[in-house]
Amino acid sequence: MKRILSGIQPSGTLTLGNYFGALKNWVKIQHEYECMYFIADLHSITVTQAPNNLRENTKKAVMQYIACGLDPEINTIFVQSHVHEHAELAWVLNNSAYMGELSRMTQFKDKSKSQKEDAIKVGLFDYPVLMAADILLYDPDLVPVGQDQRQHLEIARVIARRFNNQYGKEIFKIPDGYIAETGAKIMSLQDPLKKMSKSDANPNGFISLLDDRDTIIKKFKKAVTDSENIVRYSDEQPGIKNLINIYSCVTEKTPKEIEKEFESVGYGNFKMAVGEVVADCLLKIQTKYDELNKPENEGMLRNIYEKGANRAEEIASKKLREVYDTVGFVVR
Ligand code: ATP
Ligand code: LTN
Repeated sequence: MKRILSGIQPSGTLTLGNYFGALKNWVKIQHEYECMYFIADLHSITVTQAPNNLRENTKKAVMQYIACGLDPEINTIFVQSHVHEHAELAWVLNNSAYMGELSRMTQFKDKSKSQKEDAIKVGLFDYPVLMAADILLYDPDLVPVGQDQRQHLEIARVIARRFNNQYGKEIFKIPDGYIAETGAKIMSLQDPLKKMSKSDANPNGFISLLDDRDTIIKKFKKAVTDSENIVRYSDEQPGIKNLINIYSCVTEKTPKEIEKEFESVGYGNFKMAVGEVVADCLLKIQTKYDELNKPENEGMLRNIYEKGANRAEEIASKKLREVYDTVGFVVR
């Protein structure tokens, strides 16, 4: 069976962007592949996290994965820091990555641009190497992610090829990305030129999977649009284009059909309609989440990520051993 691997950072509550860009697709393909889905807590500390929030967000992410439809019986769900091989392989791969290529990563440039050189963390700079380690440990066939991760996937492929060439052995499989057509890039509701992000300082920019109906509708009402007042799908109207994309992700209607449906309706009514369908869609997830989030389920959830870590470790430890042997470490 072909293998899939992907992860999401517990840097907040998951958003509509995480759902349409990643989770919804993970759920779709879970029966066709052996799937490994993890919570990328090691990555999340590249931006400062309050320890208690991080702990809570990690456990909440496990519940959100399941509430979105991932079946823990057939998927390996685990926490990245539980499998120490991720950090260890990243160290080795640091020696197959170059400063220049890491400096050119757009996520690094975006996240560091407001900081002084002295305050930029090495972890933030090294983020793509850890991501390459996450992937290469498991020889996945496909890595399903949103559009924003395309560059990180590419560098993982470059690092894998470079390592294989240096040691003259096919240690790592070169992974392919899997970026769905719709939902691959949901934009911020407050700045439609920026991607929707769970760590946005302005909560009106994102819809969290756990926002209640009123909050969702309020956020859509406040969404930034131009003043044309015609529901038209075009690059000149990025705010409305984003709302049409979101409506399309939920209803599976095409932008053309949506333009027709809202032909003679102003932005106000269209925003309400988007809010309503999103709230209905998230209600199903929230009902499942509330069921899972009961004290009596704590043990069951712990079992899920412990079983996940054991399965992940089985694969990861073999690969790391092979890598250590290849680079010339004395293997115990
Ligand atoms: P952060 O705000 O902490 O940087 P994030 O919300 O951008 O986090 P990640 O954890 O970095 O989310 O991403 C997890 C997955 O969700 C990745 O596959 C990523 O491509 C996808 N994703 C994140 N944001 C969006 C978005 N706005 N639209 C589509 N996909 C997204
Ligand atoms: N960087 C990713 C999260 C992530 C990931 C991975 C995704 C960390 N390691 C390995 C796929 C495969 C992000 O979405 N920001």
